[in-house]
Amino acid sequence: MQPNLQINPQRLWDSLMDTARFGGTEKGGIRRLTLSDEDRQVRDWFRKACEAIGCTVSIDDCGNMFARRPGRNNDLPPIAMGSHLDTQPTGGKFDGVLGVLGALEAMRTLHDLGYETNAPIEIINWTNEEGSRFAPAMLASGVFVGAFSRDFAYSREDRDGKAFEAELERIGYRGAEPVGQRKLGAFFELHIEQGPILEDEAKMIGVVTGVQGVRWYEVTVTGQDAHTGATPMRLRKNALVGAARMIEKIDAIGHHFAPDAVATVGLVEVKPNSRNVVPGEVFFTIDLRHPDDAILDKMEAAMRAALPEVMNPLKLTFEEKRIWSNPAVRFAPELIECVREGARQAGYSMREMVSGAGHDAAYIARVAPTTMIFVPCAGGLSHNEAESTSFDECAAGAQVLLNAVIAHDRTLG
Ligand code: HGY
Ligand code: MN
Ligand code: MN
Repeated sequence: MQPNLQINPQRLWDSLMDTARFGGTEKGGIRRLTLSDEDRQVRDWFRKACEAIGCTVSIDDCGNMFARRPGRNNDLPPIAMGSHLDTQPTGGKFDGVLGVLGALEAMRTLHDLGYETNAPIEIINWTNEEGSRFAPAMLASGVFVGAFSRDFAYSREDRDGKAFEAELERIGYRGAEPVGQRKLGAFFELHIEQGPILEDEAKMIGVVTGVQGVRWYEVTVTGQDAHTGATPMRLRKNALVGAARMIEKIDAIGHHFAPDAVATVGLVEVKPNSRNVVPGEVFFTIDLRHPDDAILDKMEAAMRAALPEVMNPLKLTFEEKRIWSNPAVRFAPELIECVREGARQAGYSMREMVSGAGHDAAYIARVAPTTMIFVPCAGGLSHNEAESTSFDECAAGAQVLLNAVIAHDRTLG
């Protein structure tokens, strides 16, 4: 019979609210960009909390943090659980954070009860999951599995020209351990759904079976700066008009391949961005996603066909490059079953689903059996300062995480 280890919901909630002050915003969200001073503060807090329960904390040379609790047989690769502590510029209190602090709560419970696992257990905080400051997303977990080289990650620059490597050094989290050297026996990631399905169906737990495919692109449109007063409409090369028409086309591609497709332009930079200059250059990003890679190919082809159709008549030139592509991922059936067992044991309703958002688990699945657990968020809202997951929903996620980890660990003994 599975031991009945009960997490402490209040302690979890207090940790979530306490760490929300690192980058906390007036609207109740969090701005904690990766490798910022706020990220350093929450990392310091996390390391102290893990060491306070006897974990040893290691850091690799991409800043990934590993808090380890020994088990009965430390020759076994660890069962890991975790997520990320960095946020979007207008992020919420729960995206990523619930996965790391829910894992901490599970570890605190094991410590309090003196429960000895077969395998060692580790909590992981992955660097730069969001990809907002340094694109692409899931950068450090991607390096961990060999999807990117460490030097590629080090070279990535934010929009102010600051490099990942320099910022990692600056906050003091460039560890000695070579990234990817550490072996994992399994990885469980607790996360808010970031969509409306669980709330809509009044289900508490999402049993996540995989993650949809994602592709990111960068486009630079070039026209000609000109005087807004003295330049006739027929003689202009207005890069912003070209970008605007492409934004419409990309939205139409999303709708064409809906309901499973999504297509978004989220970042636009206009140069010189002056009210009386016809914009001569526009930089924008494209985010395409779908559970089926063959459909993603069609969406990509449609986007690439639209570019010259839009730009040529406007006498504009353009550069487009794909900077990221992660195919659809399927998680490990044996770990998915542990999540189902964990939810049943705790008495929570559940439903299977594929993740719309990307997560570090999408990469870790390449090197270890991996799965995810979702809990609802109000209105499905995320990447928004109003992001909200309740006390009970956070507790449910952490309890199922602990139950699932123990269920898997018992298969090793
Ligand atoms: O982009 C994503 O899906 C993740 O939130 N970084
Ligand atoms: Mn996340
Ligand atoms: Mn996110």
